[in-house]
Amino acid sequence: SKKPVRVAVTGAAGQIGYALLFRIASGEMLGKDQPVILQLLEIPDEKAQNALKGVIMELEDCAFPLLAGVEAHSDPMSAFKDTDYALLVGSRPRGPGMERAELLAVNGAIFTTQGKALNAVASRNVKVLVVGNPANTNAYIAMKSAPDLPRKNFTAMLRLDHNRAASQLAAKTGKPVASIEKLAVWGNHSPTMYADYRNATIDGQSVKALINDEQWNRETFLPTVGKRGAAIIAARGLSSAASAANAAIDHMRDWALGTNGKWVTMGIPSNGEYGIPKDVMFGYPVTCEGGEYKIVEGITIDEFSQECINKTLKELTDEQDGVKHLL
Ligand code: NAX
Repeated sequence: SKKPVRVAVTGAAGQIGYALLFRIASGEMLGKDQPVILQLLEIPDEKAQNALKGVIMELEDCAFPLLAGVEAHSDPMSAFKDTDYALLVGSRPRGPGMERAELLAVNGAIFTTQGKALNAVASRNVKVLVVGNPANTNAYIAMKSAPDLPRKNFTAMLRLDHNRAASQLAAKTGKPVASIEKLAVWGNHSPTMYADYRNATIDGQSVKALINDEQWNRETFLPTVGKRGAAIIAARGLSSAASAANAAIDHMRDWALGTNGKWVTMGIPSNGEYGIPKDVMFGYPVTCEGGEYKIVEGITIDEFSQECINKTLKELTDEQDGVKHLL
């Protein structure tokens, strides 16, 4: 049987954590033959540490055959020790009335600290996924704070946007969601992201031709996908948690185990592809194989797509400028 791998999860006592940990421990992320050791991080606050203890009791009570160990931590330097995977879920999302500078300062502190800790103690091959918002910029901060780790090890979660877009297209066309291929989401995990189905196919047929309604694309599809997070908060009174956890599982599973040629979306540091400046943590269509992702090249960018890409890029470079002084 395989040797256990170490999976660190931050914000482990939060609502995404509660929807995520049980699926990792049951083998849905890394395979039904891969034992895992969970290294869970929460803030030192007594309430959070107690909540984490409760979650760990429940993990134990599942008696998962693949769960080879579970640890509670309050310091990233111990939580990230030798870790092979790191899911950075805990962060400070923007609250009501919170100033942008305050948001960036709080997250800057969290993700510089965690980036430095990964740099110091994680496996040199660690695969990092940042879920906590603003996810792309938090991933950028962590990457910049970990100069001894390969840049390509740092990613941000765009998969929820990708899955939301696929589900909207399935509903519109009346086709099964699993039949959709070659969907891409470009840019920031925010309402500015650009979900692009120009190349998408269903059973080999063009989705664009099937829908044949550019007005629907611009006036219904893009705003629906872009504002889906807000719609869920409005309906549920809480932000997306189970779907976010599911997207995190999808992202890590595909990165680790491959996509068999299928396109998925990951936020990854640019190397200049599609004119995006180097290091910008940008949503790109990728395929994964052998534990590595590869950007899908050669996609034609038409005028409308370029406008959308420019807009989401501008938002990301503004966010990056806002944290420059921290790095
Ligand atoms: P919760 O508030 O339920 O949980 C967050 C947990 O993180 C809390 O238990 C908190 O104590 C902990 N935490 C805070 N700072 C920490 C630190 N420095 N180290 C370790 N733990 C820390 O939020 P939840 O609903 O679980 O959402 C978590 C994050 O995911 C938020 O930032 C949220 O905005 C973001 N999301 C990102 C999505 C994406 O697609 N990228 C979608 C869903 C979600 O909105």
